[in-house]
Amino acid sequence: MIRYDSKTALIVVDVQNDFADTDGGLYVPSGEDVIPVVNREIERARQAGALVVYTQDWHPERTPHFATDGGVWPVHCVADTWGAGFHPDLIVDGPVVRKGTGGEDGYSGFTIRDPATGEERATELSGLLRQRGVTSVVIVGLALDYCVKATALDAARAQLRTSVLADGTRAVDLRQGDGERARVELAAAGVTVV
Ligand code: VGL
Ligand code: ZN
Repeated sequence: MIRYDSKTALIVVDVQNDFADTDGGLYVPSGEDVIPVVNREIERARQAGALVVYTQDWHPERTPHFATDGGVWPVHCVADTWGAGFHPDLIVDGPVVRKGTGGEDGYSGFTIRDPATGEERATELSGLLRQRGVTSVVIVGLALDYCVKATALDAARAQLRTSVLADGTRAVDLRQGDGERARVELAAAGVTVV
């Protein structure tokens, strides 16, 4: 069981309708199953005085992130739509970082990347963590092989002690085995997959 304290933050990645509802635009198989696990972690973290921070994938209607504009993904998490909203069963109690708002690929909660130029920019997430003196992060949410993986790799690169709670994530598995490969990649980068 993961322990929380005031120097640990729980990062809840993209538990949004489009990923976690069977009617969502980019439904992650069994995505809804993470919600009770994630809620339990949120409650444990809050009890320990740990920061809980949420990310939201938040795209404009047209972006090269979407297949309709040359990307790979079906339309999902368009700003201010039902699909972009948090799943109604998720406990939301902490700051929210939105990524992709300017049409960028926003896989990591820490950085966004211009799909045309490849240029990367930081979101406000690392500042939020630094302000609180956070040295360890626990990451849960959707999807393991994209946003959770990218967020965890960036956290480890930023010298944070980084854990991913596997039971609190699910993979898109665009190609079979992506979730499993993500776990291997995370472990190789020094991330503890619990
Ligand atoms: C995600 C694909 C496209 C994710 C976001 O949240 O993992 N995956 N956009
Ligand atoms: Zn997206």
